[in-house]
Amino acid sequence: MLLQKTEMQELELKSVLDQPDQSEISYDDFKQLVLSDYKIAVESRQASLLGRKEALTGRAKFGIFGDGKEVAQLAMAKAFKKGDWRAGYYRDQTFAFATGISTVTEFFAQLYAHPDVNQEPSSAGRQMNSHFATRSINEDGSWKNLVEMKNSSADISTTGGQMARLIGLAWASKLYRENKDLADMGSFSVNGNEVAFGTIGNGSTSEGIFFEVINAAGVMQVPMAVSVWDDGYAISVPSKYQTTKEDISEILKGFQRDGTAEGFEIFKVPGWDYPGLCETYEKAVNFCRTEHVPVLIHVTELTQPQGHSTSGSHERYKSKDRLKWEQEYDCLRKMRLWMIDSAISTAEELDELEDQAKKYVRDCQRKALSNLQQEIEAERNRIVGFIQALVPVSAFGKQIEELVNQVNNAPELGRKDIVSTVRKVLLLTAGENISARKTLLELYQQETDENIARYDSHQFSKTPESPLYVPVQHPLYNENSKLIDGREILNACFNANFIRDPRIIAFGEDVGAIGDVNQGFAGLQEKFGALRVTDTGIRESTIIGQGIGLALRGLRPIAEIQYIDYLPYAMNVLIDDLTTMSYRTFGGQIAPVIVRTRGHRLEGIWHSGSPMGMIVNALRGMHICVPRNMTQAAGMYNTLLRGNEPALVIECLNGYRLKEKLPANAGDFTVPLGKAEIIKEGTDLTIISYGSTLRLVQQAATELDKMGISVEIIDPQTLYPFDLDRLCTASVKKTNKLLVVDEDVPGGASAYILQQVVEKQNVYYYLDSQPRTLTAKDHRPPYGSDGDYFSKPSVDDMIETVYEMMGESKPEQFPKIY
Ligand SMILES: Cc1ncc(C[n+]2csc(CCOP(=O)(O)OP(=O)(O)O)c2C)c(N)n1
Ligand SMILES: [Mg+2]
Repeated sequence: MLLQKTEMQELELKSVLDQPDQSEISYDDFKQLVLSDYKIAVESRQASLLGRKEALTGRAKFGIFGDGKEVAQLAMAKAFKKGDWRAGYYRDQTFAFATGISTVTEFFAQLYAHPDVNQEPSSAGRQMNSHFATRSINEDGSWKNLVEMKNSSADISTTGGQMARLIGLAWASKLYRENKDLADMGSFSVNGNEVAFGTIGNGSTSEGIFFEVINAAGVMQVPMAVSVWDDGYAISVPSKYQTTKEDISEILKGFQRDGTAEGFEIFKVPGWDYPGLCETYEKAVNFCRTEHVPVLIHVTELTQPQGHSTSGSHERYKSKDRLKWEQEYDCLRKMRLWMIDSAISTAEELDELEDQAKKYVRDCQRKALSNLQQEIEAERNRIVGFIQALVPVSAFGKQIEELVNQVNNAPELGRKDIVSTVRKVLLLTAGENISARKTLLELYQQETDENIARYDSHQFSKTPESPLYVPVQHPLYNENSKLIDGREILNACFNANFIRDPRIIAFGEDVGAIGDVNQGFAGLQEKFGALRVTDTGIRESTIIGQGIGLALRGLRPIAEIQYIDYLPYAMNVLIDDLTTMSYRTFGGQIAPVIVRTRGHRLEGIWHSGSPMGMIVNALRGMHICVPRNMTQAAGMYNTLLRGNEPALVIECLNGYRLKEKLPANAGDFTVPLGKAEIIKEGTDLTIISYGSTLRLVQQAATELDKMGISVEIIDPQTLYPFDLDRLCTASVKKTNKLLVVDEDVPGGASAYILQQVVEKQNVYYYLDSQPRTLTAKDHRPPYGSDGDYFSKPSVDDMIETVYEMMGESKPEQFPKIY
C-alpha cells in the first residue's frame, strides 16, 4: 500500500533522492530508497558488532569500526558520483558499502588479513581493517577508466594523514577543467567535475596538516568536500583538549567565503538527522562540484557505541551521562524513529529488515573466514603430505611426526605455522641426503616465491612502465654544443618535456613567476602558463600532497621542495603516503610523483643539509637520485618522466652556475637508475662518493695522483636502487681498498653504502684493509666557508685519509703525518 505523503516528506524526499529528475520519483520509490539506505546502515552496524567479536575472540588481530557514524555516510555516499575521489580514514565503512567501494565480505576478508587481492581488493591483506582503496591500475600497469568508477585513494592509519593527498585529488579537477590541453584525458576526468571527498575525525583536526590543507584549499579554490566526523573524542581525549571552543566549524568561520572574498562554504549538521544530512550534502557538494569552491561539513553529535577500537573500552573514560546520551542519540536509533514517525516504515517492517541484515552480515563474515581457512587448510594438507614422506626415511622421523601433529592441530592455523614447520623439518634433516627431503626443499622454494608475491611485492610497480626499463639514450654533443650554466641544462630539459607531455605539471615555492630560486624553470610559466608551472604557499606537506593527488589521477607532477633542509616538513607525507602507495595497495594505485629538491654543502645550518641516511632509510618505495651535476640530473628527469614510479632528485645546490655542455637531445637523453659510473679510473684505492662532495673527491684525487696514489672514484648516482651492476665490487677487486666519502653524519648514508657494498655485494672478499668512511661531523656546519671546512669532509681530510690507508700497508712509503 502506498503511504500518504506529507508536505514535509515531500521536502525531505527532494534532498534524499539521488536522481536527476526528482519529481519523477514516486513515494514508493522514495520509501524503498530510504529503506535501502537504512539496510546498508544496519548491515554496517552489524559488521562493526561482529567484527569486534572476531577481534576479541582472536580470529582477527585488531578491529576499528564505523559504528555511530553510519547515517552521515549514507548522505555523503548519495552526493558521491562516479569519477569522484575519497581520501578518508578508518570510520568510513558505511560509505564504502553504500558506494560499492567495498562489500561486507571484502570488509571481513581485510579483517582476517586475506592476502589474496581478489578477496581483499583494498590491500591484499596488508592493511588493518577499515582501510579502503579502489584499484586504479590493471595488472599490466595500464590505467582503468577512472570516471566510470567511484574512487577511494588508499587509507593510511596516521590521523590526518589522508589530508595532504586530498588537496591534490581536488586540484586535479581544477586542472582538468581549466587546462584545455588535458581535454583528451577522458578516462580521468569529465571537465573537472569530480569532487574530492575527505573525512577526518574531530580529534585529528588538531594536526597541523589539517590546517595546512584547509588554508591551501581556500587559496586554491578546489573542489574539496571535507567531512569532520565529530564524536567529541579522540580515543579517550575529549574535545576540550583538542579544539579551541571545542568546535571546529566555529573556529573556521573566518574561512567562510563572502561577497568580496573567496573561501569556504561551511556547514554544520547533527549526525543523526538523516534528512538534514541528505539536504546538507546535496547542497554542499553542489557548490563544490559546480563552482569549485571547497566546503567543510562539520557533522556533530556522533557516537561511538563500541568505543574507539578493540584495544580498550570507552567506559573507562566516558561518564555515565555521556554513555546514556550516546545510546539515545545513536544515529541508527534516530533514523529508525524518524522512519516510523514519518510513516515511512513500521516497527515490524524494520525489525524484519534488521533480522535479515544480521543474517546477511553473519553469512558474509562466515564466507570470508572460510575462504581464508579453506585456502590455508588445503595448503597445510598438501604440504603435510610431503613432510610425512620423510617420516619413514629420516632418522628424525619421530620429531617430524610430532611437528606434523602440531601443525595439524594448530588452534588458529596460519600460513606461518605451515612454513615454520617446513623450515624446522629442513633444519632437522639438513645432513640427510634423501629424495623426500629434496622434494620438500623444492616445494619450500616454490612456497617462498609465492609468499614473496603475497607479502613482499609491489613496493615498486615492476610493470613495463617502470623507470628501470626506460631505454638508455646517451647525451648527444656536436661541435656546436654550447657551454652553459648548469641551470640552463635543466631548463632545456624541462622545456622539452613540457612540450612532449601535457600531463607534466611543476609547482612549489617560487617555482612559478620566477622559475624557482635557481632558475631551472625560468621562463617556463610564461611559455606554458600558470596551470602548468605554478607557485604555492610555504607548505611542504601539502606540496607533496598536491603531487600525490595529481599522480593518482593520471597527471605527472614535479613537486618542488625548495631546499633539502625543508624536506623534513614533508617527511610524514612522503614516508606514510607516497612511498607506501604501491605496496599498500598491492599495486592497485600508483603515484609517480617526482620530488625535486636541492641541497648538500653550502652555507649555514639550514642551507647545507645532506641528511641522506635519514632519507634513504625512511623513503624505501621511491627512487633516490643524487646527481653530481645538472646534466646527470636532467638525464634522470628524462628517465623518471617516462616511468611510472615516485622519485626524489637532489640537485647540487652549488652547481647551478657551473658550466656544462648542453646536449642536443636535452629532453630525451636518459640516465638509468641504479647504474653507477666510474668517474676516474685508478688502481690503489676505491672511493665511493656522490653529489656535491664528489667534486672535492676529484680534486683530492688529482693531488693524490701527484703523490703517486691512484684513486678510482665511483659515483653510484642513485642511492636507491644502488649500483645494480656491482661496479663497486669490480673496482675493489682491483684496488682492495674502500673509502666512502659522504657529507652526511657518521653512520648516516655512509653506513647504508657500506651495507650495500660490504654485505650485499660481498666486497669484503677483496679487501686487504678495513673499509673506511669519511663523513661530516655529528652536528650541522656553522655558517660560512670555515664552518664547512671544519664540519664536512674537506679535500685535506680526503687526502689525509687516503694517505693513512695507504700507509697501513706501506708505512715506509707513506710515513705517519701526525
Ligand atoms: C599521527 C597519529 N597520531 C596518533 C595516532 C593514534 N590514534 C589513532 S586514532 C586516534 C584518535 C583519533 O580521533 P578522531 O580524529 O577524533 O577520530 P575518531 O577515532 O574519534 O573517529 C589516535 C590518537 C595515529 N594513528 N596517528
Ligand atoms: Mg573523534
